[in-house]
Amino acid sequence: MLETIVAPATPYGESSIGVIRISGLRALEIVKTLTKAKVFKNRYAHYRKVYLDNDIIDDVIVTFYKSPNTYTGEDLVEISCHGSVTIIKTIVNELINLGCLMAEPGEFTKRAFINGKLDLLQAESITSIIKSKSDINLKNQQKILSGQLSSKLLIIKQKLLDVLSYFEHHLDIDEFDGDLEPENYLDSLNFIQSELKNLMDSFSMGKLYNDGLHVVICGKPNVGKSTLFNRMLNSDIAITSSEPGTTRDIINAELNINGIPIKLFDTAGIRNSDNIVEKIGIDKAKKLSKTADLKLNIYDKKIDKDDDLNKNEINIINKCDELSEGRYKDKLLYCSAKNNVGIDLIFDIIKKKLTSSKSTDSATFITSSRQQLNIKDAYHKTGVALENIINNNINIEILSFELREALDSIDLILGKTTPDDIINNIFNHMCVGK
Ligand SMILES: Nc1nc2c(ncn2[C@@H]2O[C@H](COP(=O)(O)OP(=O)(O)OP(=O)(O)O)[C@@H](O)[C@H]2O)c(=O)[nH]1
Ligand SMILES: [Mg+2]
Repeated sequence: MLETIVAPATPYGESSIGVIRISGLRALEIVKTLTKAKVFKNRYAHYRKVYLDNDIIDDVIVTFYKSPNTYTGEDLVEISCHGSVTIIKTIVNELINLGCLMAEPGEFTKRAFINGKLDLLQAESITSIIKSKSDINLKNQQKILSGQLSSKLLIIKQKLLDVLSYFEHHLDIDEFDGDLEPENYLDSLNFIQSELKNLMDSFSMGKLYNDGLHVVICGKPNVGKSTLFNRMLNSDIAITSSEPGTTRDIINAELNINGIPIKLFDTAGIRNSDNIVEKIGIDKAKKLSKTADLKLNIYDKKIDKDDDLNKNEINIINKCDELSEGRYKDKLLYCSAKNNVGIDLIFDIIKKKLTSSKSTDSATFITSSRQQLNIKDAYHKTGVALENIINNNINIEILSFELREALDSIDLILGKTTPDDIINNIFNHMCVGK
């Protein structure tokens, strides 16, 4: 039997209300002792007092949720107390004295998973919802939580099972007992492949909306990087000056472009320098620009380097206010960070780079590498089976083996056969009280 657990569900800090959660078989009995009250109706809010020895600690609202229709699937109690760190700590300590165990991070959701309230995909979406930095990601994760992605995978799984059971049946029977007609299953396998491919392709967008993008501003000293950084953020976070070598440390701030969370970085101007501190800054800038999702190369009035651009780079010519008309060249991107000219264009180009050709309307995205890895695996295994059938290279044992492995990968995504360490890792990344 699992212990009864307790944890604050709201962060420690001053707030009007703090919520403490208790889950497990003894939850109600322990809360009755804590409040010296006998009656708690299922799903009713009760005004009660919390006692430590015989002293009143706080006036609280207690809501009791009777198993099994609760978040965890167990008896669950939520105590809303005043949002003081001392009150929350005192109540939690007293609940521990009365027999509760302090919950591990994500343990409430883990119990929901164990009790079949959620599959692993849905549990993962809860973490993403809490951490969500964009509306689009929030909507996507809500779709996953409501089971849309799980249903898609269950349909794929059912088709796979149909195909697999056909071949496994033939493995069991005498080979003269019936004709093997694998081509009857081509449609199913094609369907499975195309659904898995769609999901695989959705990963880059899903990751974009879930994790956000790192956009790094780089270039030589004094070209106006920090001025542009401030302008894009509508702030004065970074120091700017006419002295080259002003920025040393990497500075970052978050913004949101078309629902995509962006972390924007300002860096030290790249040049040969003998100054130790500046050199460290330049090294950091070079390192960061290598891992950036998007690099904005800033130039002062003209491009002095005509290298081919990588897909994740944009050249921007700043200080266009100091250029005469005749010196503008087609196809180059001009701006004046100081005078707020051309900044919208920069945002437009970033948007295009980020969302090129991918639809974002109705699809459900997969967002974790774990999901992507297993879907890739299932896609690969069903692909081998399909190819073998098309090439008339029929070995029932091999076909069954590939399909069974594909099935295992789908089960891993949903958490049916996922090893404990992976499951624990997922829940450990949640907050305490979730
Ligand atoms: N005329 C003009 N001056 C600008 C523009 N943008 C920035 N500046 C000026 O250029 C100088 C350098 O600006 P910064 O933003 O500090 O340049 P930086 O690239 O961050 O420089 P480092 O941090 O030293 O690498 C400052 O005097 C800015 O006011 C612009 O669009 N037009
Ligand atoms: Mg700077």
